[in-house]
Amino acid sequence: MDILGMLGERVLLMDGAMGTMLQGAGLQPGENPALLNMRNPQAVRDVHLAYLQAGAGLILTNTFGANGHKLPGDNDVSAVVRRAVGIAREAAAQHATDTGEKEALVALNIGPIGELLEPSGMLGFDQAYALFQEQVVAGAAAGADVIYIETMSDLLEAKCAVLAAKEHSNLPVFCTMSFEQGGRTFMGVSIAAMALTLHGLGVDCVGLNCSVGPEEIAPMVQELIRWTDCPIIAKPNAGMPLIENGQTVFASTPESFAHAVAALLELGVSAVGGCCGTTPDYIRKLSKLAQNKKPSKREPVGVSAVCSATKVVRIKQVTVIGERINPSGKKDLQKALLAGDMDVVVDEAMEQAEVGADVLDVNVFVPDTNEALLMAGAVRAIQAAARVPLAIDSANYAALEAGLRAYNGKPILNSVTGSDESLNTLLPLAKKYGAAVIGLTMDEQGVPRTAEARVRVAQKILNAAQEQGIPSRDVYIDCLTLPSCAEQEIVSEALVATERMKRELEVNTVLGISNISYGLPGRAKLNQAYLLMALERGLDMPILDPTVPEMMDAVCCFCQLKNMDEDSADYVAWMKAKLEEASEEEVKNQLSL
Ligand code: THG
Repeated sequence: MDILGMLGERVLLMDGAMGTMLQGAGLQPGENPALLNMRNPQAVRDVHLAYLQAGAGLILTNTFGANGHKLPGDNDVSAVVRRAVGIAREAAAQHATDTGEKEALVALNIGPIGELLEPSGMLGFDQAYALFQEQVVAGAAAGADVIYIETMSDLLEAKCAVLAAKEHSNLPVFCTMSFEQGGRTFMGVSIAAMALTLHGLGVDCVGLNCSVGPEEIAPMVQELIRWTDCPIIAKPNAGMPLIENGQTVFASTPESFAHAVAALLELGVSAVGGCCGTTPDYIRKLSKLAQNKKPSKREPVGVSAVCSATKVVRIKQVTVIGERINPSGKKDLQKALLAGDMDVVVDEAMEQAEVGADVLDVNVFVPDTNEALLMAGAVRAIQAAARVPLAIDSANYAALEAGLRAYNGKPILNSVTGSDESLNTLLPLAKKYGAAVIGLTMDEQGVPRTAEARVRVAQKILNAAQEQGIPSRDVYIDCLTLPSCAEQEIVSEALVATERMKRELEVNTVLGISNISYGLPGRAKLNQAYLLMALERGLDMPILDPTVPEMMDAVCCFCQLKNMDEDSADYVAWMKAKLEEASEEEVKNQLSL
């Protein structure tokens, strides 16, 4: 049976710490443990054998820091990685021969590069990617069964490693990150953001390792289970790390560790092992409790959400998509983009987030520019400054891919249409990068005039998405607002279609609100009226200008009147803030008289 089939059938027991075990075997303080693969392979093999004898069914190669940044310059990374995989394979084979048991799995262990990626640090995404690629290529060639990425703190670095693993091997990919007690990594990534992003990128197993002990990791595992249907790994330390006489010691004994980790299995965890401070004793005790257990059943999750690394937005109530990062009709933005200057883009992002946009649409199309380059640059610049999730908006395939690739989190792809070409090229892109998609109800023939025909196009998009493995909760349907001055007699078709989408196809809905008023005076008033009409029909995600007071006022009032705003708390807070702002303005005006 393949590894993934196995994961569903039996709990996978992994090994424990490697580095500390090697300290007795001549590893110098501060030395990269991966160097021992070359200098003392027998010592590494012995550690693997000890874990295999303790009952581990999957062992991690001694390659956690075997990357081109961490290994001293005179080492050949590829040779070190290949040797490490060879040692683990030899140990697994020997153990299988000795015991007559099935040969254990060998996982290529990949840790963080050891230098922060941009924008927090100096390392470019492509440089990090090349370092991961080098490890993956060597490990896959040497016969690893799994790519095992762990101890990540930066979601973008984890994404980079996952892409390198998937683009340079056909092996299953497991990925875990390290969370501190508050439930965030030291870079601020939340468990929900990790779950949405890594599951979207198609990892086969996602989880938590290091940082804390098995008792402290339990609530984090529960949180992870709330956000993903993906099989889950828990690989905690041997209890909370404590400093005693200048030394790090861990709070658990092998017994207490084993019992606490076994309790995680009841939650529905699929793979368990030990991180810092664990030894073969810990794994042996755990093996007694975990052996031959079937992973506990979990409830399907089914939440509709997108995220940045630090902020998750659930599509539950009205979700406002800010439209201002769009150069059409904006001379200053066009000029800035032509010059490759992202300051205006970042200002627009911060301002829209400030006034309450939940998601920002990012469109950087200006003729005669490299749109892909601008899109990646805009995504990076915005994400360095603001936490809101983004919708990558372009008609250009390369720009969409550049934006999705640069994005840190789970983005929205805006947009696909019902034409075969769009579905065949863009849905695989959304699937690969784990993006939600906005589907426009138009096809080769343009925008259908009737609601009925728009529902048919939406159905086609949903079917095609499902065929690609994109669940319908990640497809948001846009029934297309046409300018009312040109198409006054069919304004209601988009609204009727929106209502039918919700009722018949049960999907989230999108509409561009400002489209309605192109070419007419008093746009804010018309947009506001249209917004309210659409919300009443079940619009979930209006694309609008949140800096226009009529827009956010209408959203706020709508939620209050629809009983979506408990005790009118949001309404009261919103109006109070407005009144205070107004009186400050008044005072200022009077002072300047
Ligand atoms: N559906 C989806 N995506 C979309 C749209 C849609 N993306 C683009 C657009 N429609 C929504 N975004 C905008 C952005 C700006 C304007 C209208 C819609 C707009 N801009 C002013 C103008 O062009 O005159 C300039 C405003 C200013 O200067 O502040 O009207 O329907 N899925």
